[in-house]
Amino acid sequence: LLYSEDRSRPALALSLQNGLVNREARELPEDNAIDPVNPFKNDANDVEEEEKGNLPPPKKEEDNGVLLPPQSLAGEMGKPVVLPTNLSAEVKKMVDDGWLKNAFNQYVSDMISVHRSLPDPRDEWCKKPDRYLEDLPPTSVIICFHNEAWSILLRTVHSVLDRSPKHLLTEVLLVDDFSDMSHLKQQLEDYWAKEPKVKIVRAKKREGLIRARLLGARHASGPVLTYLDSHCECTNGWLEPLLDRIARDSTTVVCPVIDVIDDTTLEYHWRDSSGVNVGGFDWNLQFNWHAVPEREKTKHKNSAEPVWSPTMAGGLFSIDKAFFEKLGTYDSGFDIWGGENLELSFKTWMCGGTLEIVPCSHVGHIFRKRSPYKWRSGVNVLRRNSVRLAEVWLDEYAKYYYQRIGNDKGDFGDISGRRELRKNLKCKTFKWYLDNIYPELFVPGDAVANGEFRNLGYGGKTCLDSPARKSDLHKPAGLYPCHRQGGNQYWMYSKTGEVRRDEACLDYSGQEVILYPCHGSKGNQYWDYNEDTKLIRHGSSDKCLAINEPKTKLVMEQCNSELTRQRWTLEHYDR
Ligand code: LR7
Ligand code: MN
Repeated sequence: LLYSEDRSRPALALSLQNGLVNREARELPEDNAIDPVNPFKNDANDVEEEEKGNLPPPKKEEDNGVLLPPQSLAGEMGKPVVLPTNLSAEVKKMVDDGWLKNAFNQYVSDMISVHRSLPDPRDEWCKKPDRYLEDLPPTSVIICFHNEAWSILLRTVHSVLDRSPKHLLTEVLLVDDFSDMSHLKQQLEDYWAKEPKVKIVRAKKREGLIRARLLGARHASGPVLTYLDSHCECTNGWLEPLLDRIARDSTTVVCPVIDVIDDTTLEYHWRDSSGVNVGGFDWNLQFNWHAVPEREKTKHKNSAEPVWSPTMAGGLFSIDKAFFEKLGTYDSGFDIWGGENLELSFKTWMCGGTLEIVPCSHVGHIFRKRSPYKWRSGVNVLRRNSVRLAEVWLDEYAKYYYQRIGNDKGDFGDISGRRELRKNLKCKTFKWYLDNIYPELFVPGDAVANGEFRNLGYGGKTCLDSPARKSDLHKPAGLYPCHRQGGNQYWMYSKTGEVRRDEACLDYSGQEVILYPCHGSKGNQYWDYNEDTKLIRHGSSDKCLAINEPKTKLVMEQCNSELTRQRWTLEHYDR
């Protein structure tokens, strides 16, 4: 039994890496046999594989009271790995530590081969022999990390090396953003010492992911830059469809479809190209996903064709190096995390490029529920980045973002250089971008009322209140004492009769009044406010929005303007 000197990693991690690192990626049949409920089960299939000499010897030793799994099969074909519930206290602690340090299940990742096989999510359309140009430009793949887990980082890199045509991969640049975890020091250098394509670049201080990416770009020698987060897995054929778009037009910036690697089981989830999403954003300047809009769908014969996207998620994309430089790369005043995805998106569109999602290219990413690493203390990094973004690129629309942050811009530093850049590039206006590239975005200035919806019943102190988080779609809207703080009581009443919170609309289909993604086709989302009667009449049911008798709940009733509990005032109402 091999035991790591570094006790922070489970023993099996090291044995796994040692045992499997030089093994070629192995494709297993679709019905391969890891039992998702009990990956520890060493069944007949394993023995068979083992006899063929395809597997390292199974590890059956007792390790702290738990049987080590037949590691080489765990998670193959992107299958989930589920830990048994009866873990010994010591192993359970290792599992918990893994979660604490990384905000995903590091222990499970450590059980899985760094060369594991994945499903092939590509549409048949993508595999047509002459689909891509013969002469594609090679790329430098840049992977920035700050305190990334060992097995996850290695699997990211191996998935690039294993699944990229050699002549298209100039190098893999690992940019260490001043990590302090010991496995990312000499151990990482040693691990890659014999792999000429992998180079390690170290930041001298903590830079944040934006400046770390710029550091990577400065060291890159390929004509195309491809960025990946440090917890990704590339699938077969991921690279060619991206490079093909850039070969055809060097001002095209391309993103793969980002599949989900489950944070708990490391299962690889993917959807076919009919389920592709494009990127958008809201007035908090937060990125979000949308179905491909109709206007875009009608441009294509096949759903696997590249689609235009108003924004990118940020972490996974390829860009022509010269075009990236022409666009002024990123704003190096952006710190740690956030905002750079929208900056590059807006810039690409406004300054002569095109941003696409390429459904033939699939890369998995572990989506985490919290950020596991330290940010900066004493400064709201994300707000500062977003204010810089708004100041330079949003023109007269910046005010909608500022409303969301209580008009408190804080100290956002010097942006004169970035404004200069925009001027020199002769970029189009933000209005042009919204009208032509993102017409679906609701602009608060188009609302006929915005602010609180105050009910006049029971003393007039109660307001329409949304479920606490804006991600709480499908949840009932509620009531709360009016607080005049905006936030969950900030509603917008659109010209077309929607009661909105950005992308979420008040929706009634006979049961509770909920928030639901706005669909723009009236029906259950149509509300008619009458300024004289002060009733809010619902389109498809013809009932009115009210507070119920015990004053606890939002209800729908037969309309009756005599009842003050059905009457509302809408802030800043102006039709
Ligand atoms: O200080 C830091 N230094 C770093 O090098 C902080 C982070 N990093 C590294 C980090 O190790 C990781 O590899 O930067 C990468 C991104 O950080 P994450 O994984 O914490 O970010 P995320 O996946 O939560 O966030 C998304 O938005 C970010 C906004 O700045 C970046 O653009 C991320 O790359 C981006 N991730 C994706 O686009 C993957 C899909 C997520 C979605 C939607
Ligand atoms: Mn990430």
